[in-house]
Parts: sequence; C-alpha cells; structure tokens
Amino acid sequence: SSEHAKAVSIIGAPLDLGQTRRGVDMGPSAIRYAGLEERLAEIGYAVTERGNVAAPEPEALTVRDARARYLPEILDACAALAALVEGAVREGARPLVLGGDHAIALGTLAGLAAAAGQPGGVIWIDAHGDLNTPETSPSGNVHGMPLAAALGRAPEWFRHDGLALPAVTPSRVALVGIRSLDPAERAYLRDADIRVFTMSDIDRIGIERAVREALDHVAGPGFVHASLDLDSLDPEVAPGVGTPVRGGLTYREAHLACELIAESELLGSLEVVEANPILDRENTTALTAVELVASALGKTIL
Ligand code: Z70
Ligand code: MN
Ligand code: MN
Ligand code: MN
Repeated sequence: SSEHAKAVSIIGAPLDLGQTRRGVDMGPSAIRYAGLEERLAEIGYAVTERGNVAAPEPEALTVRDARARYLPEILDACAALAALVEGAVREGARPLVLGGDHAIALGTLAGLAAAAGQPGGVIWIDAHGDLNTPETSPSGNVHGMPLAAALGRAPEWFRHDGLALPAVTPSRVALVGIRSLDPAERAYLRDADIRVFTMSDIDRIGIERAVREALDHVAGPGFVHASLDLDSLDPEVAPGVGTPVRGGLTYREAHLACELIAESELLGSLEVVEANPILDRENTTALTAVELVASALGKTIL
C-alpha cells in the first residue's frame, strides 16, 4: 500500500502461560524456521528482526489466582511486547508479532494504541471469541481473555503501567471463523456492536463477503490490526495448535481472507498465534502461517 510502509519488524512473543499445553512457546522459532524472512524479502519488504520478548517458563512460577492463571507474568510480558510494537510503528515499520499463545494480543494491541495515541480496530480470526474475563472464564486460561482485556473490560484485572487500555474500540471489532463460544461470551456478543462471522455464516455467505464486511466494520482512525489465531483453520490444515476445533477455515478460504486483507490496504500490523510445533506434523502449521502472512502482506499469485 502507499500509506503503509514496505518495512516489517518481526517480533517474537514465545509466551505459553495463557493456556496449559506446552509447546506454543516454540511457535516463533517454528515460523522463522519455515522461512518467514525470506518470503517477506521475496515480496519486496525490508525486514528487521527484533528477536523475542522475555517469557518465563511456567515450571518456575506459581499460580496465584486460578481465575486468571499467571496473569501478573503475562501482563509483564505483554508490556514488554507493547513497547517493541510501539517502537516498530514509530520507526515506520509494520509490526509482525509471532506467538506464543493468544494472550500476547493484549500486548500487541496496547502497543498499537500507544503509538496511535488512540484505540483502533481489529479483525480477529479465530475459532474462539477470546472474550472471557477472569470472572467468566471456564478455564482460567488467559488466552481466552485478550480481546475482552483490550476492549477495556474487567480493568481492575488487566491494569498495568506498561499497557495503554482500552486499546480497541468496541464498535470496530470483527470476529471471523468463530465456532466455539462460552455462555458469557455469547451473552456479551448479544449486546455488543461487534460483527461476528461464524463458520455457519461463512458457509452461507462465503468467505469473500464475510471478510469484506468485516474489514468495513473495523476500518477507521488510529490503527487496523489483524490477529490470526491458527486454530481458525481446520485442524486438517493446521494440526499444530493447542485447541483444535473441527469445521474450520479451509486452506483456500484462509488464503482468500488474507488476500482480501492485503487488497483492502487497511492493515498496519499483523500477528499470528497459537502455533504449537510439538503437536504439529512436519512443521506444516508454521509453513501455512508463513504463506498466510505473505498473502496478508500482499503476495499475489500472478
Ligand atoms: C475458552 C476459554 C481459547 C484459544 C482456546 C477457550 C479459549 N473459550 N482461545 N484457544 N486461542 O478457555 O476461555
Ligand atoms: Mn519457553
Ligand atoms: Mn484465540
Ligand atoms: Mn482460538
């Protein structure tokens, strides 16, 4: 795009404290190993590698509150990530954040909001809503909460000096690929001005219309971010995720979604989360992640 720089800053966030399965902390390595930097260079990006933010190992920590496991450590890691994301934007590059579990999105979004000086919009591609709060979560897993936190809900839980919240405007959120919601998430979505494209909707109207309408809904001032949870993809395409849910996006639907995101020229940043190499087959999920990132950043076939 003319507005967004042809420069990308890769930032790894190898955090696996937001859920209980080990291995997602190796996501950034797997995605880098799958050839990310080369792919982006091929389509004309100047790529800067920022390395990883520090993330503690769960074995070395104790759970202080089962309603939001490891939340203090997660907020610290998110604040460190937010600072790197903010710095990348200020340098004129597009941040590309590699997870880690989806809890890191709170850091990405807070960094984008800090750089913009205001909240922005987000297209959230996921099997899940990630709209729980510590009070509503059935699991205590913080990776089921980052969108709620970024929206400024349950502020007493997510308050941190390094996190600019709210980071997202409630009327500028679109969820795509949804097929697993908890009761409190469903109740919240009934009253919120959030566009939800469930897998059932996508079956009916097609991925093209769904993503175009999602992008229309999130456009606006500040920033527009895409948060790609790899469990949005069907487990047959992306087996290497911690919470596989049947009936997800096909390989081609996911690519078209990313191509439409690129075509819209709205996107200032991107993150790809929940790749778990331990659960993967021959790094196929990380390879798919690299291909999707390339499409979302403007790779075309012809
Ligand atoms: C459930 C919870 C979740 C990702 C699973 C699951 C949330 N709603 N998020 N995988 N990425 O525990 O809150
Ligand atoms: Mn680790
Ligand atoms: Mn998620
Ligand atoms: Mn998910």
